[in-house]
Amino acid sequence: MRSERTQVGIVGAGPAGLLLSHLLALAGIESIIVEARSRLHLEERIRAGVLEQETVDVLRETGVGARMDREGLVHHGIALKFGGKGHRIDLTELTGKGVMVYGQHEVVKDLIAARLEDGDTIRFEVEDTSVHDIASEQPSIRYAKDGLDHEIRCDFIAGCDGFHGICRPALPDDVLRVYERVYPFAWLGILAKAPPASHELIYANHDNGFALLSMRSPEISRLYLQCAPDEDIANWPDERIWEELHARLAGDGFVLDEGPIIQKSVTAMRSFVAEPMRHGRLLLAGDSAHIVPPTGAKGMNLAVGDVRVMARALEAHYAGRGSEKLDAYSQTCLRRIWKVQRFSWWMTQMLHRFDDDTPFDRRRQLAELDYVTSSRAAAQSLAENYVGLPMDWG
Ligand code: RFL
Ligand code: PHB
Repeated sequence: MRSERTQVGIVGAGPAGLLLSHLLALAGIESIIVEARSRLHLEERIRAGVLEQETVDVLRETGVGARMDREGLVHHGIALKFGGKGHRIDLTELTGKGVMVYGQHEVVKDLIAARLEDGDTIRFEVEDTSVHDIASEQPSIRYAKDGLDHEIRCDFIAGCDGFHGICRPALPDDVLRVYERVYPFAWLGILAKAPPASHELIYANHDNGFALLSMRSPEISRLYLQCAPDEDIANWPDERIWEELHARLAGDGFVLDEGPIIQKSVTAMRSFVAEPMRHGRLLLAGDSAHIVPPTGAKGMNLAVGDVRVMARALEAHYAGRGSEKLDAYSQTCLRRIWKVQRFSWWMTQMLHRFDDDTPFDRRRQLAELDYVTSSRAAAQSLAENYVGLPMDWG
């Protein structure tokens, strides 16, 4: 077994693991990331697109925001559409803040480049990752690569390995509590070579189901449709996708530009929280500890919030300022996570079609949309959550 040592061993090179490693390096703390997939896979994996103001600030302040500032699209509002009419929520007027539309894979590209510039800090395409002795002061990560077994001995392990990772299951059963809601629908997402038909995002509630117009650049549209949870993508030829998008986004003279579909995928929808987020020397962050339905555009932003708290706590520990922040890690993160869970659930229930809804439920849903788009107080609450609640990382 080949063995090496570092201060913080990180499992997973998604936004959580990469940003954590970056923040730790800036604080003079060493880390090594192990990642199951290839660099190319990570850099091409299309996922989130909306960065909260504080996520933008963190990337900018830590020197990885230059390309985002050149290529990202600053948005000051979103539209909620129902009954064929769009209603703008002016995020900036209501909160003084905005959001940035910049693909998660672009953030990942920028972070990978920064980490590799700093040295040999990422081990890509590892297999059989496992974590050991997490309750001791000398935990370790083991993995195989190119037929050889490797071990990383460290002071702490950061579990940034996403929802299907191995770190969360390493917490003892009698310690781990899980809170979960699975929604009876999924999102069919496409990337199309077509200029976005609106320069702001449109969240549409329609009798056929939810639709979302988003974008990646002035040339590329990102569009989503509510579909069945077990949807077979083969049932959705391009013509059917466009037909549904036209129908669900129609109204107000809106014209949707079509173009070649370059990517299609189906994403299940769930709300999930694992507590606690720390056991011994293993700390979880991002999707390994929680999942939100994407309607609030929060998943990646939550991951950023967690690792900021974790980096500050580790910084205090290594600077000899005690373990208070580390001890409070789970609690500090969960306070914010549950509020973001609430918002993501609320947006989801307000905008989707639920097959078992009664006519009463449907009228109530439309009344909620009417309220949110006609009351300043209600719109301000939506906007405050959408641009991001403060990341209280102390
Ligand atoms: P990731 O990105 O899943 O990264 C985890 C990494 O761990 C690796 N891994 C392992 N490595 C080594 N050994 C093992 N045993 C391993 N097991 C796993 C994986 O290969 C992977 O590289 O988790 P992280 O870093 O916590 O980041 C979370 C975000 O990716 C996620 O929350 C967002 O993408 C969610 N999300 C959105 N978030 C937003 O903030 N705004 C959005 O607009 C938004 N839209 C979305 C989304 C997610 C979507 N999908 C596809 C799930 C839209 C969609 C459609
Ligand atoms: C995206 O652009 O992928 C996106 C935007 C807003 C959401 C979810 C996803 O709420």
